Amino acid sequence: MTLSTALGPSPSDGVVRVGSRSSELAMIQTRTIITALQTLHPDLSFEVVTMKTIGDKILDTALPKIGQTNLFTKELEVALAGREIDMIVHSLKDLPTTLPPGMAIAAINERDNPTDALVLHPRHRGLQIETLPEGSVVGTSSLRRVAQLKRNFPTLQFQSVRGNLNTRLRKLDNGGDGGVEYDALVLATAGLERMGWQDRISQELDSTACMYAVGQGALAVETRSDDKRINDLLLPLNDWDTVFCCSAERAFLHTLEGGCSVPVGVHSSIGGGGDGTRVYALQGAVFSLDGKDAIRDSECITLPAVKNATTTSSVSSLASASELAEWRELASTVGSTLAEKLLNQGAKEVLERAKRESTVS
Ligand code: DPM
Repeated sequence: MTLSTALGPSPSDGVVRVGSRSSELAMIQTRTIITALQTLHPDLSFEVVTMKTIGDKILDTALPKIGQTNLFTKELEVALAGREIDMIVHSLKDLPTTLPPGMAIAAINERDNPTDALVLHPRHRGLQIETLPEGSVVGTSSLRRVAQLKRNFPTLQFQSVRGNLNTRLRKLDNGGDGGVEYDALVLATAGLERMGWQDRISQELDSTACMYAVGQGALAVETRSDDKRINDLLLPLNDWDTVFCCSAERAFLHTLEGGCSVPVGVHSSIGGGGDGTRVYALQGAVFSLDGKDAIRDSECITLPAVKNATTTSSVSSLASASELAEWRELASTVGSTLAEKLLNQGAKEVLERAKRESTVS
């Protein structure tokens, strides 16, 4: 409406365009971020722009065989670069550790439960992964999950399963897909909880059963790195502990030169150091696809005090961009140090072999 331009700023000046994948889970995640932003900035309005990515379109191929690292992000990033949108909300674990030139992560909000969960066919109600009958078929397309679960539960079988969460649960409950019948699925706890399906979680897998993926359970907002207005809006959404854990995990994966679909698992924890200090510990591991080889180690650091580190609030107005950058930098050294430890123990060879074996059929 041209009239409003004459009267002052056009209405679109106050509109922030938020890019999202169109799946139900992605929309729930995007709305979470928008709700937090709207609380901080009641004057702004937000518009969701949805897109289907390659990862959403190719549903019949196991992800590692598609052979691209930015399967779930590319189309959205093109729109971000072209200024059609101002930010993208991602599951952090779907975001490659190298972003396209000019893009940055402006915020990572408080992490939800990062673990993987066992979802059983109703006929197995009451069982656990340890007690599933021999030969039970577990559906997952994650090399990381398959490698670890083969190692820890050698009597189970594994089959790829694609599609969004709704599709997968239907395939589990309604007798399978293309001749494959599943006894159970392994899915991220956070995704199940966001969809309201927590009652389908039979067991949360601890790190001895299955270490989670880098960034799992956290949401990240990607922006143009030079877009100061948008980056300032997002700054308070950063949860310091989550940022530390996820920055360390991402530096770990980056130094290993792993993509989103490699058999790499992590476990982050922050605990009291006894004397009032807090200690961050990162465990990381690389597996062969058959689970026979595992290289794992850990690294820890005493955390410097930060302004909101002891609050659980995901909204802090205290941080400055430079403090946040320093914090991320410190975390990254922990991750890359751990990666170097694993590389010294032969992780490169294990990963290269896994990559070769996962792209040939
Ligand atoms: C990535 C993987 C998977 C997703 C690989 C992995 C799982 C693929 C599969 C990088 N992205 O975890 O080893 O199970 O076939 C994905 C999910 C979520 C984000 C769903 C899930 C929701 C949880 C979150 C898919 N990406 O892992 O069950 O926000 O962390």
